[in-house]
Amino acid sequence: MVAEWQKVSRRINNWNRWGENDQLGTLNFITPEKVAAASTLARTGKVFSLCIPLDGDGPMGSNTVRRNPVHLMTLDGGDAEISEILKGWDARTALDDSLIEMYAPGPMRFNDDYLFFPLQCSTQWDALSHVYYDDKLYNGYPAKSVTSTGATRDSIDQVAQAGQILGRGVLLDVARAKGVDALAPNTVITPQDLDDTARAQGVTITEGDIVIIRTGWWSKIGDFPPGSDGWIGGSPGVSWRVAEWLSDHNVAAIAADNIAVEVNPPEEGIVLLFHMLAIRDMGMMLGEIWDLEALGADCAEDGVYEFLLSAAPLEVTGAVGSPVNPLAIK
Ligand code: UVW
Repeated sequence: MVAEWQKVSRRINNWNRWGENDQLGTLNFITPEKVAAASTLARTGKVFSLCIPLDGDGPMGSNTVRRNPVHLMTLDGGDAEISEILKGWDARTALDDSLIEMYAPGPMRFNDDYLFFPLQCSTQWDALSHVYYDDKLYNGYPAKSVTSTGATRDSIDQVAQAGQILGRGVLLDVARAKGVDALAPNTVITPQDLDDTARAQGVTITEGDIVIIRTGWWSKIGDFPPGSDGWIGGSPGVSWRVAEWLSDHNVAAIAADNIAVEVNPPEEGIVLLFHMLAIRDMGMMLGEIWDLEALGADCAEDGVYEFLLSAAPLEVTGAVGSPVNPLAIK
């Protein structure tokens, strides 16, 4: 199997396809013409937000590297009240004075907050610097170009600066096509499954599309206690063979409603086989932990599985991923 995987990795490799300095990979398939054409898919004005809530009840389990977000208030109504009281005090600190200044003069009051979270813990894009092997990132950049100050190549800010990701989104609702609410735990999605789903839905995948795969697995999150590993461990997802399918269709990016787009546990016992092919060899970004429930229901109702997808990452300098609130507009 490893020999076969290596053969595929060479066949679908896109290094230098868009020049030796390229850092966008398959997003190059989304040309201005593709964006203009995709904008005509917004026909009814129905908008679907595809992100999950960014809060402490997220899907992260016992993994100590990735925690669920921590949200903290830094200013609230209590601070406005206390600033009034502090005005009457003689022995004030610099902090007291700055609080008084913030709330005066005039009736204006305000609240502020912070959010602390791993960029990979919620609805997100994997940048092209996220996964690598044999000491090379996408387009042959050395793995060492990701430094302790951030990624100097293939970082997410490259994508944000280029105005990506906006284009034709196509939902492939594999779960519905198979007649189930959600695929069974650990189900492997094959290229044949994707072809069968597209045929059943009457939709064609074209160059530059952002393919979004619904396994139904997000709808199962409530079945697992918060902080447990069941949702992540049971994730249905694509086989590494799907990388070839994406390459054959000149797809721009792929996203799914599971933890890693690809199936868990790893096929053949080798971790993230699909990630290595897609991100490092093809230069394809992966969208993970997307909520496709409302969109899937609507597509099933009106039979329209294509839409304008707006899913720009944040311009986080040197980051290897980014949170995103993808919007599907029909
Ligand atoms: C890894 O777990 C390495 O990647 P991802 O966040 O893409 O699943």
